[in-house]
Amino acid sequence: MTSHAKSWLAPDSAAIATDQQAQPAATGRRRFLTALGATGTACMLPLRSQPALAATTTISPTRPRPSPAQLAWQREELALFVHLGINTFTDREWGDGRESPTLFAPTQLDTRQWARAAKAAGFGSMILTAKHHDGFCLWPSATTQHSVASSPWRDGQGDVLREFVDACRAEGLGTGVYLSPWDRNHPSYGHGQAYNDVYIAQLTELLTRYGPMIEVWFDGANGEGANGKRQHYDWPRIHATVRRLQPQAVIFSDAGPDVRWVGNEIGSAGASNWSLVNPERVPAPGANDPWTTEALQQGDPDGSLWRPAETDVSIRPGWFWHAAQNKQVRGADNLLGLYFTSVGRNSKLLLNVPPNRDGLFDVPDLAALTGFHARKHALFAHDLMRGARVRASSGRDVQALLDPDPDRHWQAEPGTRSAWLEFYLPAPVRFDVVALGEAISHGQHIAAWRLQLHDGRDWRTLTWGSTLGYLRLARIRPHLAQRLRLLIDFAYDTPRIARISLYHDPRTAEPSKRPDNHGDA
Ligand code: FUL
Repeated sequence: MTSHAKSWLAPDSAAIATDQQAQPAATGRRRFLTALGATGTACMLPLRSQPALAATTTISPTRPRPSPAQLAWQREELALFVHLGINTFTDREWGDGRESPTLFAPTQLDTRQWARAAKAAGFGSMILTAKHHDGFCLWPSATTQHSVASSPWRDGQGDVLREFVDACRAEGLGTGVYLSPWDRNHPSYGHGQAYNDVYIAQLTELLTRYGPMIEVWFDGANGEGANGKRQHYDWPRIHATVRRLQPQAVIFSDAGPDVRWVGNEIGSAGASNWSLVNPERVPAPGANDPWTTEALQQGDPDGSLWRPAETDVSIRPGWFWHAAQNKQVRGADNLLGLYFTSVGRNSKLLLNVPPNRDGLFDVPDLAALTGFHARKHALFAHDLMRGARVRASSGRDVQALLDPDPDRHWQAEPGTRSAWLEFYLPAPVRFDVVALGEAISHGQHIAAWRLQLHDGRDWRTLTWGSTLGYLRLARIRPHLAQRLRLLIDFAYDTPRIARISLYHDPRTAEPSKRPDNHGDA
């Protein structure tokens, strides 16, 4: 490194101290302050009042980390949800369980078409509604007559799940199943152990006949109402069955245990989103009070378990296909926005694409998927940070930051709770999207960060936020920059950064309206 390079790299404490744009993290602030032993007023003081960089403290050895299955689940980023069932033929969202199985007739059903579309659009797996709330089973189950076996489709010899897994395997996609606990058809529903036995039998069929599953999806919805049937689900037994039969699968529900619901169906993870949770805040699926919703949205920086959030949302207003919604399919830009507010907020996107009555993904849905993939590819094709020289406040492997391998990362001095990284690009670049990510195989620790550019005289904050996690995407006004720095103002344990990338959106129509926009797509 030349002496000239050294001069730009020198820690610029004066510039840090005079930065008037320094702002505290938006959310998770209460914990941020507690951790600093500071008051709200103190946090609003200029940065010179805050602890010196590279302060160290005792490391908690107990902060949770993802299991290999949870890590693989998150790195996949995109999964496709497929809602197909009796509702497809009745134009309803929730069937009442009294529908005739003879209605189920997807005459052109082609699961390869779904799988090819998913694969081409960059999705890594698909999850099928093997049974929705109406109780109709898409596979021939010994537990009920209310299934494809009683339908005219393939003369009652068909098995949608079999065709689904075969198609996924042919395209190299992972497979998952949704099995609704709420069942409006089965006579045993509401009769405690009797229904739990049926449910376990159904789960066993799904998990023993169709090869490896990567995810099992337990929906928390129940519309029985105050005077409806009451069923006490045996969650410990249900989870133990999945663990025994498919130990590699992640189990999804509001309450995990492996993956939690994000708390809404609009495609938006919390702007602060920890993959850690306090399990006592969401002990079972089904609650929708504000306390639970907040816990699902944000997680908990002090949580004792790793339970990342999955963002499920439909490409259409409904979860099932309705002809009347053919003009309301999300467009490519809208899907890209969902990518920002889910994957770009440390979550995973589970995008629902419902087949039509022929059993095919419909024309507008296919066009949206193709457009989304092209849009995403064009945006993220060129990382403008490539070639930058990097220097850090402490730690090792600083250049690993720019390596796309997610297992290569920079780590600050062990025990450090704050840090800075400075980047000097070979030439000025214009960018309007920033991607940042922690090395989450070592846990999620960062609680407050700012990205700044040096404008030739001073440091200016471009964007800032609280959590990073696997990935944080932020859109900002287009900026020209050659010298940048990332300030990590507080981390619960040693900061580790696996990714920092800059992009220019070739389709940026207008600059974001707020200079302090910190990540809303
Ligand atoms: C909800 C269900 O009620 C919807 O029908 C849909 O399956 C969605 C994914 O979960 O809770």
